[in-house]
Parts: sequence; C-alpha cells; structure tokens
Amino acid sequence: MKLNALVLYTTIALSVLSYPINAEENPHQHHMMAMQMDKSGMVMNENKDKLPKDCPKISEDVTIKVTTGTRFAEKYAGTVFGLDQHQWQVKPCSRVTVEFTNKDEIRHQWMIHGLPKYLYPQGMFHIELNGSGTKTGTFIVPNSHFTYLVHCDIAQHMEKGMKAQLKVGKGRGDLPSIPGISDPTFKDNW
Ligand SMILES: [Cu+2]
Repeated sequence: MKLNALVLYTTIALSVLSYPINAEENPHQHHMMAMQMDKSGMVMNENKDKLPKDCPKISEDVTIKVTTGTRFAEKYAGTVFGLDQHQWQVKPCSRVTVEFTNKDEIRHQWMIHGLPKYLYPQGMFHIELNGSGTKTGTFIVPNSHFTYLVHCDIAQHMEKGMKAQLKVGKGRGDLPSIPGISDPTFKDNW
C-alpha cells in the first residue's frame, strides 16, 4: 500500500470512529434547559412556581434531605456507591425541595425522570455535585399516583447502588433493583 493511501484510509477510519463518540458527549446538555451552575455543581430545570396542568394549587411544601456517599453502600452486596435512603413519598402536587449532600470526593447526581416535558425539558430535574458539598433545588410534581425513577447518571453509578424512587401519592409499584426495596428484574447468575 502506498503511503498516501495509507494516510487516507487512516484518516477515514479515525473520523468514522470519532464521530459517535463526539455525538454522545453530554447527552443531557440541551440549549433549552434552565441551568444554574457554579464551581461546586449545578441545578437543572428548577421549578418553584409553575403548576403542572392537573394541579389546581400546591398541596404542600416538602423538603427531602438526601445524602450520598460510599459509606451507605456497605450494607448492600454488590454496590459501591450509596444513598442514605432509596425511597421517598410525597403528596400529589407537592413542591419538593431536595437538599442533596455529597460525602464523596467524586461527582454525583440526584436525577429524577418522567416529569411533564412541558415544564421540565426531557422530563428531567437534577442536582449535581462535583465533589463533597450540598446543593438545593426545587420542583413540583403532578397530580397522579406514580413512581418516578431517581438515579445518578454518571457511568455505572446507578448499577452500583445509586438507584432510588420517588412515589407520588400511592405510587405505581416499585421499580426493579432498588437497594433494600426490590429485586432486580433479571437475577445475576452467580
Ligand atoms: Cu454518582
């Protein structure tokens, strides 16, 4: 193979390889999102006053204190990362303030999915801490009984223990693989 051809093929191969990597970088970044960010971390899609369509008013103000740290993983086999609690329950139409404390020196998130997309881009609200510290953010839940997934979206953190659920009203069952609450959908083979 001539050198020119080799260089050309290498260039094509590299650009094909690098394309999907770049495209998947920061999948949660979106220009429409409301983001408050500083050196310690961020709060995304905070909502303190816009009511979900099915809520005539805010039913109550609730503060959830959540602590994350590897120390909480000790009591659950197979986990590395932990939360002090893996389930919370609030009334429909609650205004929920999450006070998120990280005891680790690595990045963690408290991220909730499935909220109404007309209020929360991608149906998501989240708080992120780049290392140890505390950050607070607020969102309002809709008026129906539902179980929302809460997790940390950093690679492997959910699989290794950072999975939880927020039940609104009676909820709608338990999600699988919540430490201390539910079995995995598919059991490990070992
Ligand atoms: Cu994490």
